Amino acid sequence: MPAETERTLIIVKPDGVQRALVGEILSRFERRGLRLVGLKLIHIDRPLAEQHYAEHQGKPFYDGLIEYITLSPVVVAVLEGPHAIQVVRNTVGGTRPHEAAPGSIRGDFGVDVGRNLIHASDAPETAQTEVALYFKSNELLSYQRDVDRWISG
Ligand code: IDP
Ligand code: MG
Repeated sequence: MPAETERTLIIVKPDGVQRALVGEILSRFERRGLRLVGLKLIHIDRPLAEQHYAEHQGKPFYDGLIEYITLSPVVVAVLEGPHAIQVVRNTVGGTRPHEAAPGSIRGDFGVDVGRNLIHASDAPETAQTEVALYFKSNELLSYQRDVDRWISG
């Protein structure tokens, strides 16, 4: 029986867009087997940044984090597939790029936690909240691809 399908949110952060890594990053998730169900380019404003990173308020890096995520446009996407939340977190790699595994996005393209290229939801509850923060339900498309039966069985 196919594994349970999940949806999760990713954000290609301002450094990912500025360094022209959007295609490379999205491509890694496509090649992994995940399906894009939502995608857009936006500029995150301060209120949205504060909502997104509410759990980090009061931490020493908070002000810098809010500045970073609002510096320039980002690409937000919702990815769907079996175990999507964990699959995406593993593909993204550890928070600190200098410690992230080679082969992961952060481990291949980053060196500094202050510019770690990408956000990904970390659990089912946060995935649900974060998807709803960036996408209206009619912006998320449900569909099947012919290849899906070769990705999950
Ligand atoms: P995650 O993005 O891997 O889930 P979190 O611990 O949730 O990592 O932190 C959220 C974001 O805050 C990180 O992706 C990174 O951009 C930033 N951040 C976390 N720790 C530090 C730090 O020590 N210095 C600067 N920025 C940090
Ligand atoms: Mg996090």
